[in-house]
Amino acid sequence: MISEYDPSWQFTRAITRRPASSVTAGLRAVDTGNPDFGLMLQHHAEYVEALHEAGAQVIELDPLDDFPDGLFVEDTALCLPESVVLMRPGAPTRLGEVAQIEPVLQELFDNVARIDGPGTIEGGDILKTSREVLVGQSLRTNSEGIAELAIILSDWGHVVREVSVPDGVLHFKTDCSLLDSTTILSTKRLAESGIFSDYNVIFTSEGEEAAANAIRYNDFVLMSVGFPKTAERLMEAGYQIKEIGNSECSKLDGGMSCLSLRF
Ligand code: CIR
Repeated sequence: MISEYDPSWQFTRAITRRPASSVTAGLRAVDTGNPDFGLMLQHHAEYVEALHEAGAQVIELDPLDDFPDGLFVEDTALCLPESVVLMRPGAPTRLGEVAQIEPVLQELFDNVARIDGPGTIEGGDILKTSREVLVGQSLRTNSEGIAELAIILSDWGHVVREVSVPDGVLHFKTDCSLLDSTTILSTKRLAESGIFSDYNVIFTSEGEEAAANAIRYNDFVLMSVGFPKTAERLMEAGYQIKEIGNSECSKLDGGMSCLSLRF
């Protein structure tokens, strides 16, 4: 077992934002009906509780009525041990979320950096592992945004590797998560290009691709409920899992990682 401290999955704090009732207007690639607000609040509370149980001090921010997707705080910033980088979302309706979270991050981190543009980049496209920062080019994140991030992170000693996200997949981390310092949970469609050849990979089970968006937080893997075969694989591999309802966020293409910033 790995005993060395790894800031890619060992954390003390997290930031979440409670859903606003306007969440029913949130972005989605395919309309499968509006989320049930009451049920979403219940799932969100379960999620925050699971973070607490995993050892997080959770900073819970107030809902933002003007930003239906504001609960998906991960897309607004990248938190690293050195400091934080404010993102520049590619979805025009989400650009203003960054100014909403900035004061909170200014309080917590020294030397807050930012993506000024014109490129765009969302946190959901960034997977930090112990050896590199993988960034997926997607409909939200482009090469200019990735190049700007790479310049900032090179000053902090991090290597950025640009990869591509399969068609029809919102973000890079829609299809993968870090499980520990050397292991990634991934869908087959994402891993088949060979991008994870330097890692151990555990695949989601067929038909359970949505299980790929999980988070490792200290001793636990937080994953969406409803993916029993993938859950079984993770338990067999020795991970302790916490399953959390995600039926309502998934209608807006959201999963476990999108709902928090972890540091
Ligand atoms: C969006 O389309 O931007 C939101 N409805 C979902 C964002 C999910 N975020 C993430 O995967 N990091």
